[in-house]
Amino acid sequence: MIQTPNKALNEWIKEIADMCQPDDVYLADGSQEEYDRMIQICVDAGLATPLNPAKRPGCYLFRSHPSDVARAEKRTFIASKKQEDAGPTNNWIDPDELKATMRGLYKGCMKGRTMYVIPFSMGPVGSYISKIGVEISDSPYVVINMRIMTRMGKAVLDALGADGEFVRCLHSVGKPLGPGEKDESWPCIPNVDEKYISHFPEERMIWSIGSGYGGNALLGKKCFALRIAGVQARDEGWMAEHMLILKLTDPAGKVHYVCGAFPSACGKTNLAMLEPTIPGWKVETVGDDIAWMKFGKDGRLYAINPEAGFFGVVPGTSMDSNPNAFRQIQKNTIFTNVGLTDDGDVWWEGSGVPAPAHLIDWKGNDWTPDSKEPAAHANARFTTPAAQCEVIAPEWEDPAGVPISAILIGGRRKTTVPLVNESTDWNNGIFLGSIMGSEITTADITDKVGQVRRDPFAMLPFMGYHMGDYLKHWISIGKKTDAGKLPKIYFVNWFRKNDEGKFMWPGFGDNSRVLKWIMERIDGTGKAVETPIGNLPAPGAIDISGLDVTEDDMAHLLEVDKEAWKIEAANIRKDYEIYGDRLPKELADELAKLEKALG
Ligand code: TSX
Ligand code: MN
Repeated sequence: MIQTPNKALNEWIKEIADMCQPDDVYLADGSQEEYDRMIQICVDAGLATPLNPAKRPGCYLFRSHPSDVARAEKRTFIASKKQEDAGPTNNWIDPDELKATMRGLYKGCMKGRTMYVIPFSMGPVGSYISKIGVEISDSPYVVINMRIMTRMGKAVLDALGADGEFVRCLHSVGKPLGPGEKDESWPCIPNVDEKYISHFPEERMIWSIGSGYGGNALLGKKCFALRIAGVQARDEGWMAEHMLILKLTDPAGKVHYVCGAFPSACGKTNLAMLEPTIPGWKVETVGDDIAWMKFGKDGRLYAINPEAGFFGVVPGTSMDSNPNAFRQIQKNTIFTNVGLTDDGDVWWEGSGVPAPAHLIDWKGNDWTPDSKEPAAHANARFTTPAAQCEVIAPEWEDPAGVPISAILIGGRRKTTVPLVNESTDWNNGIFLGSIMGSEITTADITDKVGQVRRDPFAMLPFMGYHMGDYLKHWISIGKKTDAGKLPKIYFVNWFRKNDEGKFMWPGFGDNSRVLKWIMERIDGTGKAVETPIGNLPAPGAIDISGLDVTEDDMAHLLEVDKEAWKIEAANIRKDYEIYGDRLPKELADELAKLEKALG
């Protein structure tokens, strides 16, 4: 059996090996040589295809099982001791019952496979904000992706030392191999109802089985850095948030750092790497998905990106939507579930590249532009090192983090929510965060089309405890420092439509114009008007020079439709009922204030 310097880790490795019965146990060192070897294992097993080195050097394509293409929210559990601590938005199973069920599934589940032990750090190794985890997995795909997405291997074990603490992250694809048996395709448990992605928040532990994909299998990301870290953050007085982090520099060289919480399909990665259309302004990336924030000695909130790579949605990534990501994924990138062209390159819908006459689609079938099905799965992903991003901020790995001036929040709303709205104070910002969300489209449940699905701070799928307690934690953070030192909170909406159903705001690089107004507000020069919902840009305060948007459209984008907001407030009151007596009083007060202001 492998030995590490950490006694508790050694005991855990032995316990898991006894239960899962792998053929081999391997301790990952995180080296390039090891990474190359893991990829070769996947290539030899037929799980990975090397791409043409003349076109995509260092890139590989994986195709998952068609049943295993996204996070399995219905199979994601928060197994707190008490059901009420998981809250109304999470799936709950009694932890003892769940462990008994899962031990049955784990028994012998790694037969015929190697059990990989993967020590990793979320955040720069040794930073006071960082935390260590160890993932045990029987998937070489997981080892490869964890090396890109986290700091992984020997340096982490050294930092862990003899008695350091770590989060236990157990993962299996749930497909043991018989003697001489080989994987014929992506191994997993195809029946969704037999997959489990389980969290034991009191024990800071994660148990996952049956899926090899993304957030179900790369346990450092959503499972640890959001759900488990969220519980740690609540208990320790800091914040683990589903937020991008960007650095904004104005033409005079003044710098502000901004976090942003957006639900899926709002273009968070695009915003994190935005190319401003206003001359002299610069955006650089610190993170595209998760922010851990702690108070610095000066009483301001400092954020780190706990990840080391980007696990982004591929379809829609083009030179128009995100030129920086498009260039970044030209090399040293793992692609999952995109199309493979005849010359060994990859192709996907929304790439801005003309479709080739023939390719192999994400399911491994022949595909032509006449095919009815897409070449790439809508949730196809790239895994790519953050350091390789051309606009990565030089301080992105600073263990001290970066001081946050503003927090953006926003969803997809075709009506009601204006382009940008400044909260009046911290609690008012939390109120706006609690009501953010997107309109339900046909892709979801059809009888709810048009209704708003609230997704507080874009954390709905990533909560490790009671959503009401989470909002209360936000309020308690505001009491830990002077009001003036807290980031200002801005509610944005890039997705407002006109009466003809057309997007009114050009979005993408032109969002820099909204960022400019926000910076001017923070510096005290930006003009605003007070409204019942918050402070909106005064007429002319947003720089639309050189833009094809009329003053009429701007007025519409920045209108507060009182009648629509009265309906919104009534809906909020209904949606707040799920919190019961765990709705923070401060938010009930904010809602009452809004209702009063609307008359
Ligand atoms: O990412 C987006 N952002 C943020 C960019 C920094 N998207 C893509 C969302 C899906 C992931 C957007 N889509 C944005 C946006 O700001 N805005 C829109 C809506 C939109 C779409 C197309 C156009 C304009 C707006 N095109 C033209 O008007 C030509
Ligand atoms: Mn995310």
